[in-house]
Amino acid sequence: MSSSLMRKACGVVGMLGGMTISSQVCGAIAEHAVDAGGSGPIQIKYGDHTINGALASGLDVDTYTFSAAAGDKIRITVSDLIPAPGLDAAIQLLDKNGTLLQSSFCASGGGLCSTGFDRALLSTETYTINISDVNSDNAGEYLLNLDARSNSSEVKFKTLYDDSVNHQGDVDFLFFKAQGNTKARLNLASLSNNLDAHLEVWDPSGKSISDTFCASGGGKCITTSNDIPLTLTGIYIVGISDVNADNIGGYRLQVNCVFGTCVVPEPQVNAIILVGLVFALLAGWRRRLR
Ligand SMILES: [Ca+2]
Ligand SMILES: [Ca+2]
Ligand SMILES: [Ca+2]
Repeated sequence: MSSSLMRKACGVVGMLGGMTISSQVCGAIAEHAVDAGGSGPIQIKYGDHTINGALASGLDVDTYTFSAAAGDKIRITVSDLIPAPGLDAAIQLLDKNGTLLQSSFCASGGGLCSTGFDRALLSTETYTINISDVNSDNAGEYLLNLDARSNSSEVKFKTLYDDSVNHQGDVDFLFFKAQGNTKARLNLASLSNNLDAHLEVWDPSGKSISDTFCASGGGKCITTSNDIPLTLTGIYIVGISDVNADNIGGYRLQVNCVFGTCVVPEPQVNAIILVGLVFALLAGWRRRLR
């Protein structure tokens, strides 16, 4: 069984003290729940997270596979769902030959813990993820999230963008287009209590250029990228998640241009095609009228 969530509502405009405030609830961030209750290996894809994921005993190992293309930049996160004693979750990433590419683990210490990592994949093939417990001595429920940095949902400059960290381990990858030799300041607010807003930015070459967060302390909090130089022209990816992947809730983002002209001019091609079509139609009508 699986359910899916695909949001495409876009462009909400409100009024505040006579001033028009535009807010985007926008985009095509795909988030799918995959039932991990069956026997493995379970096939997953980017944007998937598990439900009913659990190690039945400390001896258990759960196996997942996914297809990737060369150049994909993935993020794998595993979060404990049940504390005391809770899993000390361990992740392995294997390539098509079974070679271990990367691994990570966390120590629950009787509470909740989460672990994960980012990885740039070099070849187009099927990869394997194994989830187990450190020392094979704890059982418990977990949530696995797999995603890739993608430009699925655009954030415009000076426009509020609202969305949410929908489940533990969720990361929303958004993007904005910018011209080089400028500077931007991104501000991110948690709209729900407990969400420790985590804000990351990568430049068009894939290099991390900002990584900041705030600690909610049980309430709401705001983090800022401060003023970051945008040296390259192109697509900048923004990642939004929760610190420690243990809280969920709504967030609000605004991307501001604070130096230079950040906005990339829209290509004029569409306008030229449109003008051409209008002339062709007019010529057709004239011929018919004669
Ligand atoms: Ca353990
Ligand atoms: Ca989300
Ligand atoms: Ca948190």
